[in-house]
Amino acid sequence: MSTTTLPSSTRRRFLARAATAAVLATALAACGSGGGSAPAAGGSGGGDKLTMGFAQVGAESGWRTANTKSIQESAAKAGVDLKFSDAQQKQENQIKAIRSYIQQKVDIIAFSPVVETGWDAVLLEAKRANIPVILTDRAIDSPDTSLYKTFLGSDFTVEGKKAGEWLVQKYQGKTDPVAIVELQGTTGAAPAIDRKEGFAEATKVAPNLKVVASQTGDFTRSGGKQVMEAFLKSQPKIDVVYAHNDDMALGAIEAIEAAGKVPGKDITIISVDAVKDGMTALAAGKINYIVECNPLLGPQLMDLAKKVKAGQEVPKRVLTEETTFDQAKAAEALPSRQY
Ligand code: GZL
Repeated sequence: MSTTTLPSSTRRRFLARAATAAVLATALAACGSGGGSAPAAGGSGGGDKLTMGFAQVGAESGWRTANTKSIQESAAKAGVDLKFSDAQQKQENQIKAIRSYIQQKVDIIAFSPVVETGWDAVLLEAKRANIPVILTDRAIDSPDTSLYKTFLGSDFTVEGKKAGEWLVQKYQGKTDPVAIVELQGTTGAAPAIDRKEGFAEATKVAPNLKVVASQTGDFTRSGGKQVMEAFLKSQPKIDVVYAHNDDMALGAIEAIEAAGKVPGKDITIISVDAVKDGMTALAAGKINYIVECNPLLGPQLMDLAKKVKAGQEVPKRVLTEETTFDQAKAAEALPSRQY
């Protein structure tokens, strides 16, 4: 087992590249043969109805609601017997749920780890019970990649880079100092760590772009509002808000308007997710740019679960497709937006 101690986001980036090749290879191989290892043991064994235990993070944001809906609807459509739990953003609740799925001898365990670390022990218990695990949405930071079959989700570092690159472009050729405040996601969560890293990476080419304050709003609207109220009091000048998700951006908008300023004009706002409420604010000019993070992971999750149960090889990393939106593109996309 590889015990490289690369930083988690570097390791995930490596896995992302390796898996892109694997995805292509797997697609080609699947056309040619039904090869693969023996069917996954554990769980209800040979029964044709697949039972999945899913431990969800919580219901903290519009993104999470859309993600839960996608998983539940896809399970019903795929004939998967879904056991579902909401951890209210607490790791101990997710661990409890995973343990109960192990006792119930489900066929597959899938979950979105609320934070990157602290999973090895419970995932080792699943491994010893011969129950395969699929990571969705967020990754874990562990050198033991045998603890899960595959990780299906976005590249959050790329999302942060896209946000930073747009800002660098906006201030191209300008040298005046630009004061940025950052609303971070949940402390220790992969999207929070990587979106911060990617944004910093992209903006370091423009030394006048400075993050003058950065604090977690825990991915919630109320958290974003409270932190933005504090920033408005403590910072002499704020030119830009970089929010790790739309819910915190929408909370920041409430605080900015209460302070008598015009969001999207007096203060530029960049966000991530592109859920309907965020896109509505973007189309209305209160947000300036949103990097999409696709929550509709249900269909791919069910497909991967069936392949794992049948003993087929699956790529270690499956990346989700996503784009970016400016105000004009948001107005066009809104009418047909699924989430
Ligand atoms: C990202 C996901 C994040 C969203 C937030 O894949 O884990 O968690 O960006 C959500 O809206 O709360």
